[in-house]
Parts: sequence; C-alpha cells; structure tokens
Amino acid sequence: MAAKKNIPNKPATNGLKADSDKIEPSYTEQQGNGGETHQKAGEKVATLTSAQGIPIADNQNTLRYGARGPALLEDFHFREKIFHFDHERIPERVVHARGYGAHGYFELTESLQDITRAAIFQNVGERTPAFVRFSTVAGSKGSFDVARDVRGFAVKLYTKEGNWDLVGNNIPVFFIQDAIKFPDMVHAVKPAPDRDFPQAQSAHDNFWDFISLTPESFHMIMWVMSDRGIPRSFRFMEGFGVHTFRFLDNNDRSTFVKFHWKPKQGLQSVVWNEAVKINGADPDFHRRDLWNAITSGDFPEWELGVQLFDEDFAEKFDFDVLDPTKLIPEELVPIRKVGRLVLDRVVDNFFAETEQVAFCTQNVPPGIDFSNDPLLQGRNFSYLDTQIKRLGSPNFTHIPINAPKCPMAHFQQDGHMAMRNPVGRANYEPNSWGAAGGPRENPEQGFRSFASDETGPKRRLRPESFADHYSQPRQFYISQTPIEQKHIADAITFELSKVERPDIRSRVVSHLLHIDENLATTVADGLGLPLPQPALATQPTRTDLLPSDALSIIKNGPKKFAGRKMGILATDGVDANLFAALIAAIKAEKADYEVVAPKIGGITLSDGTKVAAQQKIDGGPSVLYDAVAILASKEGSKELASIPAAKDFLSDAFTHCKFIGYSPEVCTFFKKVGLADNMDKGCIKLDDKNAVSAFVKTCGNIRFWQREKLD
Ligand code: HDE
Repeated sequence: MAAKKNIPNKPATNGLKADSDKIEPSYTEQQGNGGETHQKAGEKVATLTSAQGIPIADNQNTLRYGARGPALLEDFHFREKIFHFDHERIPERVVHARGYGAHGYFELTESLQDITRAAIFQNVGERTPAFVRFSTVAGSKGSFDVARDVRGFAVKLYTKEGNWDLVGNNIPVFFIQDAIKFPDMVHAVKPAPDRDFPQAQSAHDNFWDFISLTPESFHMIMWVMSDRGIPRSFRFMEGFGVHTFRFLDNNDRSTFVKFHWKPKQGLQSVVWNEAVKINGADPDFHRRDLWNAITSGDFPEWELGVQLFDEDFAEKFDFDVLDPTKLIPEELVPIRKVGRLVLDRVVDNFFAETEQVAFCTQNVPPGIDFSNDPLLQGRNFSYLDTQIKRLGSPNFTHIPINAPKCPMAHFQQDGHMAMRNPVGRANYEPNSWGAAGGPRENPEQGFRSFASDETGPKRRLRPESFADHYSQPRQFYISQTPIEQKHIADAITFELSKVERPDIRSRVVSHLLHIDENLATTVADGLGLPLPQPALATQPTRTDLLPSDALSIIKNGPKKFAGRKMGILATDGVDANLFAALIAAIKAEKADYEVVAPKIGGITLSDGTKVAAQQKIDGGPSVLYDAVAILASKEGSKELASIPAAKDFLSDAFTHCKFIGYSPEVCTFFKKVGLADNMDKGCIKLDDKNAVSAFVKTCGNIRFWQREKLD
C-alpha cells in the first residue's frame, strides 16, 4: 500500500517525500531535533542513555514502519521506557501514606552511660546521622497536609551499632490498647469501603461509631480534637515515642524510658477555619514549609528528652506504664534533655528517600529494649511485614536510605533485587572455615534482651490496670487554656455535626460526660442534642489529677517571631521608608516574609523602587502567614477595597486572631472590610520605625487571642 506522503501534525514537509522504502526524517528531525533545546552554546550535556547504558539517538519518536505505519516490537528503547513507567508506583503506606522527610543528625548533649550501653548515648558531642519522616495518618498520598489528624514523627538514627527507628507520633498516647484493634481502627477512619469517601478526615460516621464503642480511645480523641491535630508545621510540633521502652546498661540493668522530641521553635498550631482554607490555598503547606526552612538555612531543631523511671515508680504510678493510652506527666517524672536533632538537608529524590524509607519499630540497637506494651509488641510484627509488601523484597535494607551506615556482616542472601550477597565459600554459621568463614555471633557486643520473668496463663485478656479511660482525658482537658478548651469543644461539635446518625453523636457525648460535664453540655448544645445518660464506665473518673502545663500548646508557644512568616499585602505607592523598616525588622527577628500584591509583577514604592511580589493576592491569602502587614498608599487602599481576595486577606487575618500591622492610609480599607469599629490592640499602626519593630516583636506571640470570643 502506498504510504501517505505527508507527516502527521507537521505543517509543511519541506519538500521531503515520505516513502515507505526510505528512512524518513521525522518531524522533529526536520525541526532541528525538537526545535529549541535550551542548551547553551559550548555547554557539555550528558548523552541520554537507556537503563542499560545504550546511548539514545531519538527520544521523541517510536521506531515504526514508515512514517505512518505500526510501531515495531524491536523498539527496545520505547519498551524499556514504557515498561519502567508502568511500574513506577509502589503501594502507598496503608497508614501514614502522605509524608515528608529530611536528613539531619542527632547530637548527644548529655551522656547516659550509667543508664544504657547504647553507643549513641555514650559520648557527648558525637553526631549520629538521622532521617526523619513526618506524615499524616489517614489521608492517601495525594491528600492535603493540614487535615485534622495525628502526625507521624518517625526518626531513623544510623547508629554505630545499627539502625534505631524511633517511630513516633506528635501525640504521646494512642487510640487503642491492643494491636489487634489496629485494622478496625484504621478501617473506621479511612474512607468507607462502598463509597470511598470521605478522604483524609475523621468527621464521619464510621470513625465516630468506632470511637464511641471504644472508650479507651478518648484520651487520644482529646488530643486529636485539640489544636495538636492541626499543627502549623512539622517544625512546631512535639514528637513522642509513646510506648514505654527499656534502657539496658552494661550489666543488663533495666531502666524504663519514654522518649520526647521538643521543638526548639516552640509549639504552634493553626485554627480550624484557617486549616480548611490552607488546604485549598496550598495543599502542600507543611512540606513546603519544611523544604523552605531547610533550604534557606533555618534548620529545624528538637531536643531529645527522656523520662527515666524504675520498676518501683511503675508499681506506684496511678496507671499502667504499659498502657499506650496513658502518659506520665512531666511534673511527676521530669524530662531530661540529652541531645538535639537537627534537620539540615532536604532529600535529593523524594521517591528514593522519603517514599522508600522503611521504618521498623523492632530496629533497636544494643542497650535499648522493648517493654510488654501490647501495642508495641504488635507493631514489632507489623512493620517488617509491611515493608516487605510495600518495597517488594526482604532486600529493602539494601536501598541506600535503609542501609545501616555501620559495618554489616551476615549470611542473608539472594531474593529480589539483592545488591549485596555474602562473599566467600561459607554462607552458614557455625562453620569451621576460620576467619574466612565470615562473621560470628558476639555475646559481649551483641544485642541482648532484658531477661524479664514472664508467667501466667495463656489467655486473651485486657489487664484490669488498663481500665481507667477517662481520668487522663480529663487531666488533659483541665490543663488547657480556656481558648484551647473552646477549640476542643468546637472540633468535637464540628466532627459530630458531620456524623449522620444521631445515636452515634449521642454515644460520643455519653463518654464526654465522664471527662468534663461542661465540655459534654457545650457539645450537646452545639449539636442541638438532648444530654444523654453517661456511658457505662469501667472505672469512675479521678478528679485528683492535677493540671499539667506541658500539655497546653499556648503555654509552650514560641518566644519570638523567628522562623515564622509575615505576609505583606502591599500596593504601588507604599512609603519606601516604611517598607524598608518593616523588612529590616523582620530580618532582625530572623523571620521570613512574602510580598502579596494585586499583580504578580510586584509594586513600585513611593521613591520609585520596584519590589517583586511572591504572590498575587488571589494566590496568597493571609491563612498562609503567621502575621500580616498591610501597606498601601491612599490610592492603593482604595484599590484593595475593590479586590475581594484582598478583603478576605484582612478579614481572615482578623478572624484568625493574627497580628495586623498597617500603614496609616489603610484605615479606609479597614472601614470597607467592616472592621473599623473592631480594631483592637492586635491591629498595630505602623507610623514610624519604632512602631514597626515593636509590631514584629509582638508577632512573636503569634495570635492576639483576646479577639476570640469565649462564650
Ligand atoms: Fe504505625 N504503622 N502502627 N503507629 N506508624 C505504620 O508501617 C502499626 C502506631 C507510625 O513515616 C505502617 O511503614 C500497628 C503507633 C508512624 O514511614 C504499619 C499499630 C504509632 C508510621 C503500621 C501501629 C505509630 C507508621 C504502615 C498498632 C506511634 C509511618 C506503613 C499496634 C507511636 C512511618 C509502614 C513512616 C506506619 C502498623 C500504631 C506510628 C502498617 C499494627 C502507636 C509514624 O506497619
């Protein structure tokens, strides 16, 4: 059959005749190999190759019979490229699918030599490489960052004696007491199986149904419904190992330990109305924040704190230290700060590092051991299995991000994607090949488990000591400031308002009655629900537990505006001196800023200086910033009043209790937004240099909470 003479999508053939018998130049060849290549003159560029290293001549066209004929099976380059692409996805994590990681190091600041023989805790000043992955729990990989959820805080420490994975959360307790409940709990919070929604949220029937039937979850619920569930960024949240672990010294003497990560930047959360809007404006809010902080040299840092206690304390403590729905108040067992974790390097490749990193709770080096916490015991099974499934081979430890950075020698071999196999003749132990026979076990240096005495009948039994479900939730609640208590009530009311079945709403409130009557009545009232009878309680709520300041975010907020971001909404004609003073004050505080302008091209100041904008007003709502400044000329103020997004910028900043600095001309804009009569001490006029620097300092308080009505 005669081939058509023209080439598809090609405007003109340059007189070339297509002929099935001749090698025909492709459209791109005729266009000078794809037209513009962006290659600078004289610049050396690597030659594209296949994965097998074969140099590729044409990456634009498949090999085909003639110009318009069928593709040829022979095209190994096409096949390799497409097949590889077809296999690009691996299963996302069943929980904690959406995460973001960074590299850094842990530095010991206080030796724990007398407590543990773990190498990482011996020498003050010694640095151990670390990789941290933060995550949400319920949402899928492509969900948004500021969901109301628990945050994963998983730390891989590449110690000299093997990898230690401290796979924690930003909340010190958990929903359930026994690992066997985990699949139910996760199924309940994830999208319903028939309709596959809602995504990345807990405000639905299935979740609250499960919770209302699982009283042990109420301590965790109080935390998740507090502003801890909507952190401002990964940088401003705590991390907790949750379970009780053991430290073992050289003589195998055991000390119980709970691990805490305390952010040097102070705690900070967003408010719910803000979270909802952030998720629309920037679904990547948290990952962008971490990336920007690290790449700009503002390395986030946490202190490692340990709570150390012995069997005696465990015996006397009000609750069972093996119960993961309980915490030990810092007032009872103070936190000893023993090191710092610094994140100073972003990943080179998200998939290779953040996606392929495989945390396993059972990865502990000598000197660290487990307790009998039934959740921890269950996790020690789950993580290895999940990594083999997710990464497709037990050789996931060969992937660089998972490989230990200490010497390794073992006889595990083969399997999919084996990168390292034992060398030499012997691949078994014991053997009689002497040194050539490979590694041997070492009772001195090797991992030894704590020799605990375990007895008891084989049964499925929840210990009596796990039966108090309401006392610590109450303690958490009374430790909050009134604003924080209000946010908890608002959050539960909101979530339950999305629950369709009134009996589920009512059952939740029946538990709240055991935690705090005021909370229960506020929620019931907010839902328009008659107050139910209290739920049947396995134990009465203790009212003698004292408030603990450590449990409040507001009481542990930042001291400065450092590390935070100002949104400067500005127009043409802004006083150049004022603008310069504001930028200088922000820099002096070691904070960051973005200029938000009516046009992305930027603004021209009163002295003619051009200033670039980072955001056009529609893309830079005030929810993306910790504080805002609105700088405009008289004309600019009028212009802002005509832009709906600019009005939202101000009214949202006001509603979210942000500090608002404004140039005197902006008063008319406040009027147009309907806020002229509400201006309070959180709205600060920037009329001279001193006012500007006082404003930026005040922003260190993050919010002007007095603006929020407590009713
Ligand atoms: Fe996890 N959890 N978990 N979890 N978990 C996973 O492992 C599991 C629990 C936590 O950034 C999975 O690699 C069980 C408590 C974090 O890669 C899986 C139970 C805490 C991460 C798994 C728990 C956590 C995971 C899914 C109940 C806080 C993300 C993918 C016994 C102390 C790690 C994966 C990362 C991930 C199982 C409960 C924290 C399925 C069975 C409690 C931070 O193995």
